[in-house]
Amino acid sequence: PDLIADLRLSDLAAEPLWPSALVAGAAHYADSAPRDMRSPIDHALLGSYAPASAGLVNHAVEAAHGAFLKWRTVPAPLRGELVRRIGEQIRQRKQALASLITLEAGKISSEAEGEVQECIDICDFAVGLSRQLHGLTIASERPSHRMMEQWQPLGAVGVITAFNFPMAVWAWNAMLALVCGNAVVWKPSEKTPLCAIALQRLVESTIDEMTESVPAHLCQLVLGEREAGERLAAHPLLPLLSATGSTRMGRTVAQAVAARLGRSLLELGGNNALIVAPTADLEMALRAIVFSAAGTAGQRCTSLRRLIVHESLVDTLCQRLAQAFESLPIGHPGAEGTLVGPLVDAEAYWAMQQALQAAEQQGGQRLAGGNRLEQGVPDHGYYVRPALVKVPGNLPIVMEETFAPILYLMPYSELQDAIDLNNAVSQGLSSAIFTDSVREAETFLGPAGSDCGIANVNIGTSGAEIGGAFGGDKDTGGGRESGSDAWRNYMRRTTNTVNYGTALPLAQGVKFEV
Ligand code: UN1
Repeated sequence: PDLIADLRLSDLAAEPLWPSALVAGAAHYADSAPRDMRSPIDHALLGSYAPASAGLVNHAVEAAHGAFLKWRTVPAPLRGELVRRIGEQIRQRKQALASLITLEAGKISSEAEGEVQECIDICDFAVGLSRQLHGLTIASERPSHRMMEQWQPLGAVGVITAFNFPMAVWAWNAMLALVCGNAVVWKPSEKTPLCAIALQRLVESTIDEMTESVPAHLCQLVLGEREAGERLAAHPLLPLLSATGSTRMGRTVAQAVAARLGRSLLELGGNNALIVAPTADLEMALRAIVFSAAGTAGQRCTSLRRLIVHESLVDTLCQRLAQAFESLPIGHPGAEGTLVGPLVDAEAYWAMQQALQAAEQQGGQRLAGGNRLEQGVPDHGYYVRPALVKVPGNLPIVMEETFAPILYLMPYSELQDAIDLNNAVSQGLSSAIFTDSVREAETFLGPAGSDCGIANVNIGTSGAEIGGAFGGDKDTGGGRESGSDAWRNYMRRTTNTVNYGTALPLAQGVKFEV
């Protein structure tokens, strides 16, 4: 409890932007009966917020759309200047923002700081991008004609984010959307409204400093639950809806967006596997496995859930991992040395218990963890020891994504079997192989290898850098966010053909003389 008080007082209350946000912010962004906001650390009441009504959601979208109509003609590098300043603000407040993530999402300090760093990184990336929104010049088949493509701003973009990355996923989407000339309407997880309010305040204050070039209302925040998300999905003034969360949520949202022929950008469930081949560097593999499986208490979409181990290494890995899991420091996420913080809430805990029970019923053997800790952890939080369960293969429960630290370990004998196991689940987000064999590594990365959007060699499944495109296929939804050319999702492409001659030749040699 003292640590929480410290977190709040030293980092948050001292921060000029927060106090009003924490107190009045919730009222400002919402307008119906208040809901309690609680910390996963100890269930302490952090405040309350009220979900936005249909009217408020509509108001936010219309205001954003109005701002977009002005913003789209502001030169892209100048749009980059806004993002540069937002990045600067985030940099200056890195500690305070990280503390807020720890308080509201229960992440350990180092990971919370890492998440804020991810926001800073994507700002830098987006600033550079603001001078590189390139289109092609294309050879025309007609004389004295020039063809080119331009990338144009799209509109107001809806962004739905999950509790486990309460800041970074917004940043991936919003910072790219802004340099691309769009407005943003953000609906954060109902579990992490404070992180969203803090960032919103920071963005609004930055916009207020640039009123000459930046229209007001460019970035909107709507707090709410499922209904708010569904309203965004159905809103005709949002040409793009980016949604991160469960596959079930994504399916609902995508269908609503598709019904109005909008675009969706989905980053949904993962059921990520790592193959440990006979030549793997075991010490490195162990570190990667423990971070990917137990880090963020198993609550990343990239968390390692399935370990596919060559049969010659099964006994060694079972023993080493059980040992590692049993000795992980679990506790207050703000305390020094803690590596595993709490699960986000009771629901997450019970889902984990149910999955463990199902795994045992289906033939799995629990080798370590899974239990709730009562000693040495803050009261009322759901602290669990990450579980290691040996399974014969992809049991029915293994095919599901349980958003908690459960690692299923299964054997293989031939690489092809391991790849088949990797690909057998419906999700397709992240995957990895530990091997010293070039053949194995390249086979895994090749066209008949891993079917995931992310495939790694000799690193874990989680903790991607922002420079690459992030996302996966199948039930993961097919979206690619963050780096590489993901910016194209936030723009519309126009193809322009210009005739600078004095004749009017038609394409494909068509004759049509009048
Ligand atoms: C998520 O869990 O939704 O690759 C995103 C990672 C992080 C992002 C995870 N950079 O683990």
